[in-house]
Amino acid sequence: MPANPQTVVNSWNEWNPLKHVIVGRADATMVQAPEPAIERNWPDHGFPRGTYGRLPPAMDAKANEQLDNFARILESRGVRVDRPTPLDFSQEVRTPDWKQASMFGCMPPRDVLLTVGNEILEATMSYRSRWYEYLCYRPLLEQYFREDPNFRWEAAPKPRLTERTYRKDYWRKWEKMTPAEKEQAIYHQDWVLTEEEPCFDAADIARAGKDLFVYHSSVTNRAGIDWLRRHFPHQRLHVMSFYETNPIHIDATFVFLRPGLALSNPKRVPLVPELTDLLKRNGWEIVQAAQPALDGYPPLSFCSPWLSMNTLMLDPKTICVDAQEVRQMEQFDQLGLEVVPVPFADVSAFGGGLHCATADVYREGTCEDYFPKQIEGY
Ligand code: DAV
Repeated sequence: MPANPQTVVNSWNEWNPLKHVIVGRADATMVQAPEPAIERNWPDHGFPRGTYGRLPPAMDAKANEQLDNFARILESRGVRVDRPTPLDFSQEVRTPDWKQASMFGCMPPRDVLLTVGNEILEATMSYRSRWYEYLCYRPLLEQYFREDPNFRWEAAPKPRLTERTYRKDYWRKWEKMTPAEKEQAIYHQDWVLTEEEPCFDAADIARAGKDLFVYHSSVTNRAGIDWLRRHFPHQRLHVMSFYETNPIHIDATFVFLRPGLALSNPKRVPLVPELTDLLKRNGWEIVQAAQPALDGYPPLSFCSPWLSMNTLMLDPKTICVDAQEVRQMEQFDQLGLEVVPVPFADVSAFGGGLHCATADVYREGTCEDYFPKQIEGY
């Protein structure tokens, strides 16, 4: 097939003018079966610990309506939108090392795909239920590979995810810990993953040109960060951690909005002070996010109300925000951004907000240095 000049993979940051993006689908998403990395426990909504199954189809339909509407909004603004191909997520999956009674879904492409320049990297993932999720994006990646002769298609080493990858009974022990013990765990960044092998989710990385910021979270371990550092020798990698009991993905915790402006979660204090120092030293302003619309986790959702921060920049002046987040929209408005309200509340149970639901294929621009004044050792 001849190259399609319309298809170019290129994106170096979270804010340059967006021209081509992947938007996920909610189809047949599962509350995944228990596994060493995670055990869902939502007794009030029909999924007590140990149970698993499809999210109610009526929820899928509502979420897909909002995702389709989001795709139309993007298209109306001149952005090309591609969609993944869902699998049967209710199927049991296995490798020679383990079997897992169900998969998860493909609403959040951001978790799986990391775009850095002309490269799209498939993340390792760290849940067995998400080990095969990249397959939903393979039809698109194969197409980009045919159409863009400069596209670098990469996949991080698939992790074994044996018992050695996880601390045994981590979450059950966590439930029994005293507040003081939890505090120690947070300060030491002792999460469910061991350092047996590199693990990371792509949504733990925030891109700012020459600098990549990686969240040491419950789904990204130190070995994963080390792998990323070696994989991107031309970038500068900075580790972030925050005072947070359920650290998963950076995009509801600390968000690089545009050059000179970052949004920080007021409830999650950075544990690596160099992060703040680096931004300030380079003239960046760090704004505390507004109070979210919800005051607790939505039903059947593993994402917090701070999805209010989970936004998509269309260019350095234009931001897509969940339409229920009135206070956050107002704050962006005061910061001089044009706000595009996108109804998205019904998508959160499927794994996130507007940033999670997308993965960049093309943004204008090249690799720039937004942090020329570096901090030794960070
Ligand atoms: O911090 O509430 C957001 C997950 C985004 N994928 C949080 C989790």
